[in-house]
Amino acid sequence: MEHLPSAETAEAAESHYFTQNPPPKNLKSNVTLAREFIDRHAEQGRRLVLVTSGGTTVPLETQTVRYIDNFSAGTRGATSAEYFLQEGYAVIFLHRQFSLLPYSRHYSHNTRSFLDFMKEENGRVVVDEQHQEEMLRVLRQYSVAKKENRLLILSFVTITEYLWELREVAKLMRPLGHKAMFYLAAAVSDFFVPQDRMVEHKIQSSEEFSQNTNRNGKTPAARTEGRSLIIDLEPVPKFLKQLVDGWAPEGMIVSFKLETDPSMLVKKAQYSLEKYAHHLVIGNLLMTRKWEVVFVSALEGEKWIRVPRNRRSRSVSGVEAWIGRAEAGKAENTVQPKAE
Ligand code: PAZ
Repeated sequence: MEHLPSAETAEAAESHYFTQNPPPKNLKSNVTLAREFIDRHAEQGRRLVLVTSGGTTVPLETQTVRYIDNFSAGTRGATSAEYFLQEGYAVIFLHRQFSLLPYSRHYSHNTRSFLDFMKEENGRVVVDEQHQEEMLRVLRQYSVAKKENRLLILSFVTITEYLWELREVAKLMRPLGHKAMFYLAAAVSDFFVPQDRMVEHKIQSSEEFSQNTNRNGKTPAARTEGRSLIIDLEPVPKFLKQLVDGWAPEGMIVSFKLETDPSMLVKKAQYSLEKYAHHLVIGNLLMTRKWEVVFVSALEGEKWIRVPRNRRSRSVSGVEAWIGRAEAGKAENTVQPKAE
């Protein structure tokens, strides 16, 4: 693995990363949208949260056919965004393209089609009886958020797009101080292929057709050797450090930690909290993430929140309760999660 000489400090790593990996084409227009949104809600004194959601990809080729993905349907982020909107926040929802969205998530990516919620009545399409109540509730919430212009939806696909957007939006949110919150539920790649080590074209399955150097004359990070596919990734700089120390030092920062080994979860969450010194790490295990999470914070140590398994809840109300206590500077012993 190629080590970056200038990556000894977080700033150097940041500058190296953003110099070597160019911004997405729509960054400028997204920044304009985000600036207008932030300014408008700041003027109204509203609290603002950036919710990140879904998994980032790592492209292996410039003209991307193959990529490495990170697990996340976007359920946590989309559901949490709804609860933040319900609590009066303005929400910037930075999500993986085509992952779940607030409100529409109730009717998309389902085993059932959204058409299964409909019926024909006198030549018109209407929602069938059994879904009326639920859909009306969702529609009302959606309409309020839309009318008050409190939801801005931005998207990413790759790790580089995600990091550029996160950095630019975070810097715009910086003047909001403690009224800005970062709720980082996206599953973010730890390793990637830098732009200058990427091949232009689709990786060939046989070495005979394989490109041994890319247009910079470098050995591609992903290539075929004999009958094997070799993928030699480099570490993504730890941007949480930059967010906490540089981009938004006064913001409330909540990060997530996903693990599969139960014995690692709390340790890793504590490690992350100590390393980055932000406000809260919410740990979850792949198999149980829908009904239990652990909050790890300097304020309260380790606290589990559980909901019954048959209630599909990913409520943010536990976070709301926690933030309430953090702001009041007092610790209680229980958190009552609100089921979805
Ligand atoms: O999007 P989803 O509901 O399927 O999954 C949510 C999650 C597990 C990706 C999220 O809760 C999380 O832990 N995000 C951080 C992942 C990480 O450790 O990088």
